[in-house]
Amino acid sequence: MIKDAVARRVFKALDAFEIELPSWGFADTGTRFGKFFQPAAASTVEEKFHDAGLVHRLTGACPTVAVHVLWDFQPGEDPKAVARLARRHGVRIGSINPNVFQDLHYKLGSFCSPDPKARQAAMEHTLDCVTLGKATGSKLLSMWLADGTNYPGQDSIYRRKADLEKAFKKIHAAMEKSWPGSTLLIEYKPFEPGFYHTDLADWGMSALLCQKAGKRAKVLVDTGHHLPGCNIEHIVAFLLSEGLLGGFHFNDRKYADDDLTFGSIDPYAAFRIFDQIVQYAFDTGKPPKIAYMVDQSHNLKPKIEAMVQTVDEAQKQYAKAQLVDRKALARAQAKGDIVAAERCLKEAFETDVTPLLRKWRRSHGLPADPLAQLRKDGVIQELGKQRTAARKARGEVQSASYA
Ligand code: PSV
Ligand code: MN
Repeated sequence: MIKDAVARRVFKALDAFEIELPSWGFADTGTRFGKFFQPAAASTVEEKFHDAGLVHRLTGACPTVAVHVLWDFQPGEDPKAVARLARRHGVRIGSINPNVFQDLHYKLGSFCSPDPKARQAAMEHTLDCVTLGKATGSKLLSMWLADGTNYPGQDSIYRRKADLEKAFKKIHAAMEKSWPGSTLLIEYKPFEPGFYHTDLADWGMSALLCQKAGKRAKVLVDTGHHLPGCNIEHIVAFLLSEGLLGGFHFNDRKYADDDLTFGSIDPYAAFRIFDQIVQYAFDTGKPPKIAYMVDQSHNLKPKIEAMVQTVDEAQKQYAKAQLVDRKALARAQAKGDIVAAERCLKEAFETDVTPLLRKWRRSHGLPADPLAQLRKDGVIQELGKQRTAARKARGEVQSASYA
């Protein structure tokens, strides 16, 4: 039985728990081995905003959409018009993701490339993104670099690091000057596309570069970007205690960056991450400012369903983390009672919070089970028909895929 006071705490936490959706998570994607197209996948930025708006209407938790600049903005387009389009679908523009990896001149890297022209192109694009971020009303610039090398000896790690430091300092200075209240998020990833070394391979490298760049730079933890067995909640606790945790990209993986729906493989790991965040707020009396974002683009589950599943799972694990009896935990820890301490976590994790979540949703006029509602409404089938017709009208061929 969950006590009333605890339920109120969970409700308050859920009220404040906002999860940003990635525009790219609604579009057709694939692996390097192939793409499996979905009739209902979004192919225009308007369709992506529509789908994000739908997930927000169903869950009440996703008011913003992360945009990937080259994928979502046309050259010369008025960013304010894109922001208006998002608002028409009930969402706002969230983090701005510069793309310094797909153009051919980034073959050897962006800010770390040995080619000064590539470094300059990356800087120009990122500074344009700073202007765009301000114009759209966003407060986040989220940087992920594909920089790395594939073979020992391919390039100087020292030179690459020095160029990277310079670049982040410059970006930070531009944000400081022209984009009040903005945060620079720096993401890391242990490998891929670099298979020998990645210039920002782990949280420590990101944290160090954040510290060198300036106060508004923070680390972004993508839950899929760790080597197997890595203790992510430990990283989270370290970053929080140093004031360096900026945000998350939620997804799950069994081996490496598989972009699976959050908590699909290891929900207890998701719970333990939230547990550290709630513990930090309990210890300090200050709920940390964290940008929670989804970054998943696996291509077999229907996109909108996968997104609702991830949001539901995040809310579930976040709610469970609020249930931990922090005083009992502190007592057990002080006594060295390992079994009792672990039980505090396990009891919370094993509590069924579904009835509480349903109640919270009903109290906000939301469907008690957003995924069931989505399926009942038959939206995905309808979108599939509409979008197939729209593609045909535009003369686009999606694929000879299933219908
Ligand atoms: C890279 O794997 C990543 O996690 C970065 O966040 C990118 O912005 C995103 O995926 C989409 O490629
Ligand atoms: Mn990511």
